[in-house]
Amino acid sequence: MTSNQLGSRTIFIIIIAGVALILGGLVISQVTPLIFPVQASAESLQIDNLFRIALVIGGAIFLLVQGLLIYSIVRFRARAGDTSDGINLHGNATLEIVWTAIPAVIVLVLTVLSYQVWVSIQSVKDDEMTVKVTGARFAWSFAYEVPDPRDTSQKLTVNSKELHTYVGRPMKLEMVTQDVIHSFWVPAFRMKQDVMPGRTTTVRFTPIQTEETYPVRYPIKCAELCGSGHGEMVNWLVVHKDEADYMAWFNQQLDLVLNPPEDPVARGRQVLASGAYPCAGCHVLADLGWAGLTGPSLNGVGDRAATVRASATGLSPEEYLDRSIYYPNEYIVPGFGAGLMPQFQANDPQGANYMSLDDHFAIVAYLCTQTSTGESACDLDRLRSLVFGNS
Ligand code: HEC
Ligand SMILES: [Cu+2]
Repeated sequence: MTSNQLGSRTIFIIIIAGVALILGGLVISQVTPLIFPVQASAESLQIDNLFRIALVIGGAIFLLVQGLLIYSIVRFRARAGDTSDGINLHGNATLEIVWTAIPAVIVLVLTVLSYQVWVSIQSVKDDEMTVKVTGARFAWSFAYEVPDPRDTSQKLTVNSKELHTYVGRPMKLEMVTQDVIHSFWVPAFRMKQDVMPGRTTTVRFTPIQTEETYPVRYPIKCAELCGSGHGEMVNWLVVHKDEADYMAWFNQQLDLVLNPPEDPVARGRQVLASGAYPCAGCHVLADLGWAGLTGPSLNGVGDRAATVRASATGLSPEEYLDRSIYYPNEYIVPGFGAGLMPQFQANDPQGANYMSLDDHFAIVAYLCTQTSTGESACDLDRLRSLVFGNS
């Protein structure tokens, strides 16, 4: 066999191996996405396509490396009785240039493709709906700011613990955190964005149709370990089929804000149910379907405020519940960690953990009614003067 014949045979093998690697990469890129969740946003199509390209390349490299490894193990294994050293190999400049240049080109191509997808996703869309997202240990909350129908020069905020939108509506989320870093992750939308203290981050998406029947609910998770209740930090993204269906939901929420119940207890229940505050992520409360485990259960908290807490602190039940929200570290419920319950404050509307006096009064009034009989454990007039002062 002349060296010329060997050369063409080697080239033939390299071509066959190259084709096999590319085919293998293509198979991997087609099979892996079968285990993904549905593609529920326009962006998920772009991101999955990009991911497929990375999978073809990564799959081919995986097969190349593993293939060479297995080939070498078999071909160059030590035969029985062979105790000699391996041959002494020195650097090979051609090889080093090739295996540096090829990855460099691959990385460059992926950079350009990713950048195009990123720019396209983050570009401003016509008719965007903006929703403010707040991450707090351990719940997400959403705020829709709309002109106040009673005075359109004023803004009005509708809070929700679910993010509602509809098929085809471009969305922009402006996201902040009350405490630590969280990561807003909606797998079906291929959307993952961190929220960071002191910064506002944005993401954009447009829901597309995936199902026959609407509304459809997709889970929103936190993808950044943020403390003991991290696993409970799950909310829902609800996609309505069209604008009319979405507006029906929205107008219901708006009506609750425009016409709050007179009764403070009912109002407190409504404020808590709206998800304006992250209490659900840390507390159990059967009446509102809360399942958080970081803090003590609030079932029967009115009874406890009037009995064990009153004797432990010397406070009246209304005083105790009032202070557990403003000064949670003054008295720590036995068995629970200090410094976890956020210290809500009514001084700075822009500051973290702001809770207006009205909300505070209503929430405490509601907590007072968490008793075995349903009767309030508190003196509401005393509570009113505690919260609003004696004037
Ligand atoms: C990050 C978790 C977390 C969040 C969010 C949170 N709490 Fe708490 N809460 C705790 C922990 C932990 C305790 C127990 C430690 C202590 O007493 O400060 C507690 C204690 C309490 C208590 C005293 C309970 C008792 O049995 O005496 C009340 C009342 C309460 N929280 C209400 C609320 C309300 C209302 C909200 C929302 C406005 C809220 N918490 C949000 C973690 C949380
Ligand atoms: Cu989190």
